[in-house]
Amino acid sequence: MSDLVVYGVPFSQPVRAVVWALLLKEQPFEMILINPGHSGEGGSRHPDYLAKNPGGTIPCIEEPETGFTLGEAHAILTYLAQKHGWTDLYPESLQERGRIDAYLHYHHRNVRECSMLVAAKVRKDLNFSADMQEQSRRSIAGAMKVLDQQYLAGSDYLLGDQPTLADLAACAEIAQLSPSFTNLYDFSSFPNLSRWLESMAQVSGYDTVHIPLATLGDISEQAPSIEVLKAANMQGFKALKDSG
Ligand SMILES: N[C@@H](CCC(=O)N[C@@H](CS)C(=O)NCC(=O)O)C(=O)O
Repeated sequence: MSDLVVYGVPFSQPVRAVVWALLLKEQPFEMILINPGHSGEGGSRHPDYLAKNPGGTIPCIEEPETGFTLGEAHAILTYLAQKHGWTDLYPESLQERGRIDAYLHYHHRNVRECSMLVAAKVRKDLNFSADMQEQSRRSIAGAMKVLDQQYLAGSDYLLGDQPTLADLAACAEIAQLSPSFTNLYDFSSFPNLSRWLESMAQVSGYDTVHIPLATLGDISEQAPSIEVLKAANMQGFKALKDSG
């Protein structure tokens, strides 16, 4: 078994952010598939998994040698960065770290809403109401404006001239909506954000972590079946195994 286990599925946005950082930093890991929201064996709400991550969400990491486990994507990212000295992604300066942390906190009720548009398409069974979807669209529009007109107005990346953990977390949410993938959002009125999305697509690991989305393709007109979604996830899983 690897020194580091990542629990989750490749299609999950916060899992994508963690796995991307690991690929970028060439840090070996093994992924164990966990079905989000399910309480049966292998599900994120099963007691065995809750013992590792009380919140019952993916991702969670485990270091088998010590049995240490940790949930929450952003806590995982900052933990791994500090543990392995990824000072390009998470600089030592307390002020720079503080700004990255601030973005990672900001992300949750704002940029994270991008996933709602995908969920509403791929999880018809959850019956997201029109009101909920409208509320999410408003939050996303507000967050995209903040990124475009504040964060990215004077710099190539969210917090300077190179990508940090903040960019990986943000891009793992935002890129999924772009025309190259699900095509669920029009970014044309956000020039800085559009330029940033193009730069992020050049960051090592981007193609691998987006394999499930590339497999899924444009879902703006037609929602994919659960079988198509499962196949996309398995393509991503296979790619991660092959890259390890
Ligand atoms: N705040 C968590 C959110 C993680 C999250 O929402 N994961 C989803 C999958 S993308 C999940 O596990 N959902 C299952 C559930 O909530 O039961 C993080 O950033 O790690």
